[in-house]
Amino acid sequence: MKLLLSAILLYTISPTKSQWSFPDDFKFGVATAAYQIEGGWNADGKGVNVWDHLTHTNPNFTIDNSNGDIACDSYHKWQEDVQMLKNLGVDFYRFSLSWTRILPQGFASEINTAGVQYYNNLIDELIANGIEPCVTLFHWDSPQMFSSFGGYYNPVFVDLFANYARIAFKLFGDRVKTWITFNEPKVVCQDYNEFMGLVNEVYPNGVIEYLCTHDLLKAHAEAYHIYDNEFRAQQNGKVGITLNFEWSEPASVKSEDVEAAEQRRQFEFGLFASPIVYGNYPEVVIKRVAHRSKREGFPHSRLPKFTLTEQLKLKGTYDFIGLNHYNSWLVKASPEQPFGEPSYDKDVGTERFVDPSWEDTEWDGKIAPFGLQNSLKWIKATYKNSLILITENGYPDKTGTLEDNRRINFLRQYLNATLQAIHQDQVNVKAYTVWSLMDNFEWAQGFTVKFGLYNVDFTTNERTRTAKKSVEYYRSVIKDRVV
Ligand code: GBH
Repeated sequence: MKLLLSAILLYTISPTKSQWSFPDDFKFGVATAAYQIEGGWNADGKGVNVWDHLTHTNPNFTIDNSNGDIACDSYHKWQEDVQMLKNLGVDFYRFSLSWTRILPQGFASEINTAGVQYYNNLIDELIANGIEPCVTLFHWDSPQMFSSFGGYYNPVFVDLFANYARIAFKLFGDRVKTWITFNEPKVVCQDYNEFMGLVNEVYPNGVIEYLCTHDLLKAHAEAYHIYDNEFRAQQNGKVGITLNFEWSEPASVKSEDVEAAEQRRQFEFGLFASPIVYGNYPEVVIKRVAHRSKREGFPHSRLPKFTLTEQLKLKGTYDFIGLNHYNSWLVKASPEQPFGEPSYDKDVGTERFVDPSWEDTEWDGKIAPFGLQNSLKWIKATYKNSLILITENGYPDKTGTLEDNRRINFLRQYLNATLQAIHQDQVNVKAYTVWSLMDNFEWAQGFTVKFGLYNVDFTTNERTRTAKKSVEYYRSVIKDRVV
């Protein structure tokens, strides 16, 4: 009888593939960003940023003519936000600082004490509730002031960002131990020229993307060294960067398609990760941009060069790599595009499409969880087994429904892919973050696309928050450490 009982017990507790669990040192969180949730756009001395300016001067920029003036009103409702986080049971909360709430003009010469107080309150409340703050310094809301001198395309941006980072480390670094310099520099440099408030300026394609990338990378390295030289000894935290990565899977086993997929990964992720890990752009990027530039009649490559000193300064400026992952593609080789107008897309080359069997999300992107596992494996192999934190992953719908079974299904699959990367591939990934804590201002989509675990009622002044079904699901994952 005893034997039978222990046999049954053994059978039921022996782990199977689906019962892999998250290791004890693996952490769970949720993310937001300042402009997307705070509101209080001109409260208590906050300065104007590019998103305030853009949405006020060009309301049609967002598909619902909305802006982030009030958003989720987290500038006033931060205590309720912390209670939501507490209810979820998350280990950490990833949020961003609004640069112009702290430095109204963007410059370090004037600090807005009310803005500093806001973040002190939030950070203290998080810690009092056992939640670690994880802070993004820059999540797209650049000071509008900088547009008058070319924003990121003026190398002075490097120093301006470094000064801002130093102030943030000094003010909050006693309590904040995880810092992200930039959120998705790729999106900043490639997706929207409007990000810099430079809509009317003419910056040629195939040039601006690289100028912007070059400056943001240098700004990142500068901030990292400031932390190393002035704060690390006392504060003992970690500094990294968050890069977005849509997985590129070769469309076939043909070597040209395998190469094409790798080329795309290097142009999309390596462009940023390689300088930070190894000190320079990926070989394939350097070669292709030089070659195409030459054929287009440029005397030099459109890709700027790092001096040796700059390379040494960049190399190794990360304690972790932050990964934002939402989507995947199949990639195949394509004939070289004609040499005419320069363009980043032509530099990337290749062709991409989706597998018709992949299920749709309700907005931009497909459900293909293998892409997350492959991204993690590829980062491990390409960047010396770096520590990886998944800083965003999430599911968009248009309704904000409380019965968000599709979101739960999405999260379960991507969390499972993360488990596989940990247990099958020994990837050094130590955190997973859901985008987002609550429905919020989704950039050009305004309030029409919803990623929240909590629903927000944007029709009432109270901006009432209501838990969706996914809150219950994520809470159980965090508690039981299985999907
Ligand atoms: C992340 O970007 C961002 O970090 C976060 O702020 C955002 O809320 C989240 O994703 C969800 O999108 O069709 O013109 O609106 C991920 C990369 C770049 C993917 C912009 C969607 C669509 C542009 N995103 N892209 S548009």
